[in-house]
Amino acid sequence: MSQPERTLVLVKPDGVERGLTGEILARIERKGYQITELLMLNATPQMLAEHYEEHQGKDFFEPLVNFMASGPIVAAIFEGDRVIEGIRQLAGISDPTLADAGTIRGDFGRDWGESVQKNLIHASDSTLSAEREIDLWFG
Ligand code: 3AN
Repeated sequence: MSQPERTLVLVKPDGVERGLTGEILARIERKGYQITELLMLNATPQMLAEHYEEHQGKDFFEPLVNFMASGPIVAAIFEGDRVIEGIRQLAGISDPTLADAGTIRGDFGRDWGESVQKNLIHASDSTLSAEREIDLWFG
């Protein structure tokens, strides 16, 4: 039997500050995925630069790193069949104003007149990024 699929979820500083950590993790658990590791931490700009390496050089890179370093983050590893796609579906699209109602970003996120989208949750987008990101946050 192959290993269960795993993904990295981050409850971003806006989610933690607004008291939505439990709600966000609960939605993912109620879908049926399992938490296998969980921690709260303050990320360093260096970790964040690595985490968001594909965005280096973009307009929103610096605001994004500053936002992600602005308060504690809750990091979790979830596992289950097709968990990567499943949690991306629960999260909704990146733009929280336009994310569908019923998704985490659609139900709890909006624009706040800032250059960075504060959209509550990060979830890995492929098996390759999941393994890279799990290594970075839990390695
Ligand atoms: P997702 O988390 O939906 O996969 P990515 O990886 O494209 O989104 O972007 C990472 C993060 O960067 C987003 N969650 C959001 O906080 C921020 N971001 C992405 N695109 C923009 C943008 N055009 N303007 C401002 N912030 C952005």
